[in-house]
Amino acid sequence: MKRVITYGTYDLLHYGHINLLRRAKALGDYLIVALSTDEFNQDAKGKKTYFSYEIRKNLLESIRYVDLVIPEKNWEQKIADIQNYQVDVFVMGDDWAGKFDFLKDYCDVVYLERTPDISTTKIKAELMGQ
Ligand code: C2G
Repeated sequence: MKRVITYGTYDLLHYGHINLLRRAKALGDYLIVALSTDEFNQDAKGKKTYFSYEIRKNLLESIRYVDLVIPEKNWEQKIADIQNYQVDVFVMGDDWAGKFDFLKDYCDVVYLERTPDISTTKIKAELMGQ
């Protein structure tokens, strides 16, 4: 059983996120998503999410590629997560390329190409412009 993990806020879920999750799952047999909590988003990422953690968790759990959703509470938990969940592959979109190479001591690290022309920021900006 090859276990994959990825991290994110996944607020205003869109097809760029789904593209990432589909390709992440294709790298193994079991995909864990560490979902940023509301507190982590506000305190550490400066993000105010539209949907609460519980709603974002329910949405992710409804996606066929996702096997488990766990909370991402801080920047420092990744090594422990990889060890505790016996992760083989860590995956992120390539906007994070290089930022998590230190995890190569613990598992494979893969950066997947971001889906162009879609982001929560873009969605919000276009809705504001209406
Ligand atoms: N993503 C993508 N294409 C897009 C938008 C997002 O591939 N058009 C990917 C991102 O690269 C990321 C994932 O979807 O791998 C989730 O995106 P965000 O929710 O924006 O994640 P982020 O806020 O970058 O959180 O500890 C890591 C952080 O929690 C990552």
